[in-house]
Amino acid sequence: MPRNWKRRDFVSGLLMGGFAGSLAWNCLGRAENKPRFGAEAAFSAIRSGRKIPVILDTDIGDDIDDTWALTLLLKCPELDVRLVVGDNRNAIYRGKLIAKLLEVAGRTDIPVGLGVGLDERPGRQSRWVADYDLKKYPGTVYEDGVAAIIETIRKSEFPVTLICIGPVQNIAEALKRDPGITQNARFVGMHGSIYKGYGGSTEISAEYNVRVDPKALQAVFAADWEVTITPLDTCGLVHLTGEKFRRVYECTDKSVQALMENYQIWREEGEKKKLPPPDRSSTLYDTVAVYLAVEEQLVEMETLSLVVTDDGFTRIDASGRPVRAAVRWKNMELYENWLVQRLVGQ
Ligand SMILES: [Ca+2]
Repeated sequence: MPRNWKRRDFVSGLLMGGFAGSLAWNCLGRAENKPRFGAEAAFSAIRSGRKIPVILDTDIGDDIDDTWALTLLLKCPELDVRLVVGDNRNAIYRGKLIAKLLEVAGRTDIPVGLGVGLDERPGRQSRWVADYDLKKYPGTVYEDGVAAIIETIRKSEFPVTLICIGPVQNIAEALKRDPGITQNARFVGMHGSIYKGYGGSTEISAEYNVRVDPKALQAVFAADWEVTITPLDTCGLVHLTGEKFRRVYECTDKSVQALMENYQIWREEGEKKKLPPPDRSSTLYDTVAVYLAVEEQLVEMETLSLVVTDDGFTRIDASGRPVRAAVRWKNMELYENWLVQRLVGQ
């Protein structure tokens, strides 16, 4: 691993972080059995004009929806992106994708973190980063992305919203190293299947992000913080077609063009052949987790007692922990319009 990458002084950050964390807790107050920081406080801060700090933990480079989610995230003025970390191993490949997308967006002020598993295997978007040198990223690259997650949460003056759109091994590792991060963060994830499975099926599924590493999500559920998810019930239904897709496809914004280039490469790698341009998106699961960091007005939330089973299901069970789940759309059409507007609007 190169030694000349920029790193911050974690020690001073941790000292500051302990102070900031307890300050945030005291300011927000804590009712009995209530998490320290929740959606209500986050949305109230947004309504008052505050940009809220977020970290994205993403298995970008597998399914293409993470690339949509990162592009969307950078176009949400309510959110102050403090760090983006690659999740689910293959950290160099994912780090390159994150860094190059941030460069294209002109957002190299955002640090990139390499998650657990510092390997580099080919993925469906490898062609897009074939010549990309991560050492030349103008911003900061943290070799230890988990330490960067802990540091970023610890030193944040306002509680952090963790947007997690992968199998969350980084988050499980962060909780293991420093369980106290829960005092200054809330968790928002694309995980699980409650009443519906893939493709709107009435049979529930062992959803991918859970199934890959059920123990990691079990650790997230065991932690003392508010947990919000978009399960397949809502995120598994989102696609852009027709005019909505066309508006994104024809958008001249550099980030959106990079997204469309990646989509085409991803499609062609999947089919192992040249393909004509697309006329619709794949399922945009992860974009809904970004939405839930901004607002929840278009979904029905239920607080359910959920367990994560060892075979990757999220089941309603009295022995579970409370999870806020977006179980139905109030209006998915409006969500898709919101998504398009965010991507193409300035
Ligand atoms: Ca993902």
